[in-house]
Amino acid sequence: MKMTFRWYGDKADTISLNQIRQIGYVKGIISTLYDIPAGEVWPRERIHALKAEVEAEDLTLEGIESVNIHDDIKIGLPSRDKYIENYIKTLEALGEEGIHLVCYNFMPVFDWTRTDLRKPRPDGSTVMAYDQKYIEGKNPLEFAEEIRKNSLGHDMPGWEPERLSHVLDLFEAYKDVDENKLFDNMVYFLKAIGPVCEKYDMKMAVHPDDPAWPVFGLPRIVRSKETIAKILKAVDKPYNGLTFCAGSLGTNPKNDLPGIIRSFPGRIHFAHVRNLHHFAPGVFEEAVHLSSDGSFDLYEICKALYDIHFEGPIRPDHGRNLWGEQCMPGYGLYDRALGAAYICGLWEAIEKSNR
Ligand code: DNO
Repeated sequence: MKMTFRWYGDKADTISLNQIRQIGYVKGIISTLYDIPAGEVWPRERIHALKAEVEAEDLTLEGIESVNIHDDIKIGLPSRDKYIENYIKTLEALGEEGIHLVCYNFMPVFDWTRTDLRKPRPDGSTVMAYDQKYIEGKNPLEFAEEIRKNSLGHDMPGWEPERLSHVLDLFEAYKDVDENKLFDNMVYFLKAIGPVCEKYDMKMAVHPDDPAWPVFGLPRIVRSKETIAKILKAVDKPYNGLTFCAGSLGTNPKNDLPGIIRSFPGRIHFAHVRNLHHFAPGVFEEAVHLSSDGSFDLYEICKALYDIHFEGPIRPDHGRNLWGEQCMPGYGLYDRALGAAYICGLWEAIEKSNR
C-alpha cells in the first residue's frame, strides 16, 4: 500500500503540499482539478502542471478524486453520450500523463451528506456528524443552503456550487430515476468507457454512497456487499473497481467492513480508512481514527486489505477539527496526519507479524 493524502490544489486547499510532505508518513497525493465543472474535458496541460507541482515536493500523484460524473449520465438523458465522450477524453489525457486511478461516485444530486459540520466534542475538538432525523422532512434546497453557510466560505468537496445552484431542477430531472434505472445508467457509462480504461490501464474506483441509504428520496446503489457485487459483476473487468471507504459503507452498521474487503480481491483500487462512532441507527459522528474511539476495528480493516494483497493507495479520511485549525470541515491537516501515522503503524505491525 502507499499512504496518500487528499489535496484540493493550491487555490482551494488550506494546506500546502510542503505541509503534507512534512507529515513524513505520506508519499502520494490524491487530487483533482477542482475548478472544472462536471462534464467538461480536462486539458492535458492542466493535468501535467498538477503532476509537476506534486512532484516538485517529492510526492507522487497517485490518482484523481474525483472526475465527477455529469448528472445527465446518471439520469440517462440523450445528452449523456456527449458527456461520456468528454469523460473519455479526460481519461485519455490522464492516461497520457501516466495516471491510472480515478475515484468517482454515482450518487444523484448530492455527494456525501453530514447534518452537522462542527459538532463539539467534550475535549474542545469538533467533528462532522449525522442524524437521520434531521434530514427527514427537510427540503433539500434548504439543506444545501445550510451546508453552504456552515462550511464558512470553503467550497465543500462534493458540494460544488455549480451543482447546488440548481438542486430543485435536478430533483425534478431525477423523478423517474429509480434504483434500477440508476444502475442501468451506471452500467451504460462503465461499458462506454471500457476501451479507454483498458488502453491506459485506468482503474475506475467507484466511491460508495454516504450515508449508505437513500436520502431525500433519491436512489443510492453503492451501499452494501450485495450492491457492490452486482456492479462489479455487471461489467466484470478489472478496470471496474471499488474505492473501499470505511466511513461510507460503515454508516450502516450491518455492513461487515473486513468482510466486504475480503469479498473483492483484485477489485479494490483505492481505500479510505477512517472510523465512525455510532450512537443509534442513523446517528453517528466521525470519531478519532483509533479503533477504541469508534465503532470499527481499524486493525481488522487493515488486516483484511493486507490479506487480499491490496497494493493501491490508502488515505486517511475525514478528520476532526483540532487545535483551532482553520480548514474545510473534515479536511484539516492535523487529524488526517494523525490518521495517516496510525494506519502506517498498523500496517507495519501487520506486515512484520506476517513475515
Ligand atoms: C468524502 C469523499 C467523497 C468522494 C466522492 C468521490 O469524503 O470521500 O467526497 O471524494 O464521493 O466522488
